[in-house]
Amino acid sequence: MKPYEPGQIRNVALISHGGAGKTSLAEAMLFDAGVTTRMGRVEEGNTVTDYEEDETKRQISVSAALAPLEWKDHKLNIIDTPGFMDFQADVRSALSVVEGAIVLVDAVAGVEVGTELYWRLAEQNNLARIFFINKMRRENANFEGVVEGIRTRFGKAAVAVQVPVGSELNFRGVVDIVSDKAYTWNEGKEPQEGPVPAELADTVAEYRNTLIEALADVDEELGDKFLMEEEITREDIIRGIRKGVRERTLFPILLGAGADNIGVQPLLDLIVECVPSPLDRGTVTGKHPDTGEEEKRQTGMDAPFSAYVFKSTADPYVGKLNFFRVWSGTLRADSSVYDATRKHDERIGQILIMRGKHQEPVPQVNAGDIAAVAKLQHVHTGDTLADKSKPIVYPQVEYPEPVMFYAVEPKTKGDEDKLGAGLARLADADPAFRTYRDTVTKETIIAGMGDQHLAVVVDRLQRMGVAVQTREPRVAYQEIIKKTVEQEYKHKKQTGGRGQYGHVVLRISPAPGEGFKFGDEIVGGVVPKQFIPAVQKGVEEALAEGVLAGYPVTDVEVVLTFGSYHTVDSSELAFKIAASQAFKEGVLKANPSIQEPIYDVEITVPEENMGDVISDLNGKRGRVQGMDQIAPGTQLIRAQVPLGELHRYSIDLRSITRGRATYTMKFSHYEEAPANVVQQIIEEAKRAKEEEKK
Ligand SMILES: Nc1nc2c(ncn2[C@@H]2O[C@H](COP(=O)(O)OP(=O)(O)O)[C@@H](O)[C@H]2O)c(=O)[nH]1
Ligand SMILES: [Mg+2]
Repeated sequence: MKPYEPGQIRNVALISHGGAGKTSLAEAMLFDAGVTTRMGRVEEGNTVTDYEEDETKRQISVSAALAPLEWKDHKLNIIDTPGFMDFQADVRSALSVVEGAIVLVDAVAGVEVGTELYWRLAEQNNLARIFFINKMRRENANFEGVVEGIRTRFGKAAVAVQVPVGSELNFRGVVDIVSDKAYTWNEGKEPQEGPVPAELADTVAEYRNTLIEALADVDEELGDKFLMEEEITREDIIRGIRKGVRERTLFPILLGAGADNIGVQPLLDLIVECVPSPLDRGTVTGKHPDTGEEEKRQTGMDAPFSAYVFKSTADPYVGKLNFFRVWSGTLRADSSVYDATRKHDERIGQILIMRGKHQEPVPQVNAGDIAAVAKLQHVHTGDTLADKSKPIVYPQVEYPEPVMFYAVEPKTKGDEDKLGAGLARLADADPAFRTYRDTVTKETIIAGMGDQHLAVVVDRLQRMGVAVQTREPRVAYQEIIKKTVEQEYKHKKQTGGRGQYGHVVLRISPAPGEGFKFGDEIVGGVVPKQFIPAVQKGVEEALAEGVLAGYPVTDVEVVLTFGSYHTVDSSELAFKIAASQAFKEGVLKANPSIQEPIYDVEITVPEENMGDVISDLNGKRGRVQGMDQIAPGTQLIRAQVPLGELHRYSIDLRSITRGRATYTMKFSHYEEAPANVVQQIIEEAKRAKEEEKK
């Protein structure tokens, strides 16, 4: 493919709820543009953009994939994104590097939660948006109803510019309201142009009025004409649509059937005509990496080079690839760039135009375009690459916090290092995936956006040669006390030679929110100064080990108030043991309990599922704190829920709402667990300890 200049490029992401047909539509677009000679099918695992093993096996998109094509002297960088919420990080990345989004809506299912989520993200990114009602050639496809649904949810600026020819299994084309012509697909991929079928004349007239009404708000001149009831020409309408899409005051609704390749060319035409080019952005804003001051770049080719790395892959066969969007200037193969985020130079070898997994080396990539480079060791997703003499750093895409956690260990003993290396590589490539060692529970944790996300992680590890076992992670409970006690302990041993002698009295009291505090009130050197650190050490060790159930004791103050020593037999070790024992015995008398982590959970849910979601939360000891309507028919529930109850929440919520809800969770605070739960935790700990002994 020849290099394109920014004015000739259109970058658009396909977004929708999972299963609305994005991958199939991308397939049709590539076919119509002559890139491929036959259309692949998701079911057959032979599509261009679902090429990863994780995708062909599951028959869903897991990662964003590029499908560049040439259409009427323009280069269209189509990005196929995953619809399932578990993989939304890649959607967020994709939306940060495009000017427009095609919002697919299933002609049978209508607007779904995913439609709303990704619409909001596209809106936050200020993108031009075009609706495409897909799967029109299906039983129960309901154009009118879906248009209604779209306009109710997203406002009157969403307006149809086509109406269907034929319905359900007889669906065969579209009437273009603007040109007043029908396009039908019969033999071959090219549509046949013809007059509007007589029986559709009224429908077309009606939708045309609605379109003009919407345009009256977009364009003042057109609005005036509308009011004065002057004739509105085809040119007026075309100009109005173009202006409205660019200014995000109009969201045209198109329709078709991607998998049947009906209605795809008009969509490509509209993308070229209406979606802003990279040049139309004018400038992009970042910061100087050293001074932190605001920096702007013109989005043309004359400006210094700058690019944002929005995605990286860690394919075991291909190696590492960094995908980037050029914001300004140009980049040539075999040159060097500056990673302005991490402040080091990088050598660029080949520049690759990616289409699915297919790589095409190109000599140069220009402002506005999207490409990839291989084998950059120290470049990561979110970095800005720039001209070293004119460095700039762009703001990083924000990703949601993980909502699902597993503890992992290798199935084969001795694979721990391999596991560590594999996890690090995956975390590097996937911004929504986190992994860490929990210092309290001593487990390796993998965290992600849901069970499907983590299942993909486990599969990828397996392909890297590390089979792992996952289980529910232990919750990091904390032990606390609720009253003050004074506890004495004398450690005394006389076995032949030199003995051991340490004697302490500790005052142990609750100290909410203080973590751990230690002090001494020793007068007259009854415990000599040099042994006091050993006393503190003894307490700290006992505290970390826990007393009730093996969880660290926290929010406690310990003061050494009294004690005694022996000139020969006292030692640091003896005082440490005495302190540790005194602490353990003291805690047991100090009304001990256990506190659990409480999380703030926010759930976006269709109104009709609210009752079920709330009663499920109650069953999980959750406290609902409020509800807000955030869109017609959609509520946001805010609740506080103990972490111990949230392990399977992504699975439970999916089954309660049939996948129509999303949620986020964030640590809030620790809180004492109810007595029955404390009892359970203690018994659980006992059982685990006995298991260990066996
Ligand atoms: N009838 C019909 N089925 C479609 C159409 N587009 C996609 N599908 C099917 O819907 C399912 C999901 O399609 P896919 O392209 O993977 O959707 P995505 O999740 O949005 O990428 C697959 O089984 C497709 O074969 C269409 O236009 N008509
Ligand atoms: Mg897909």
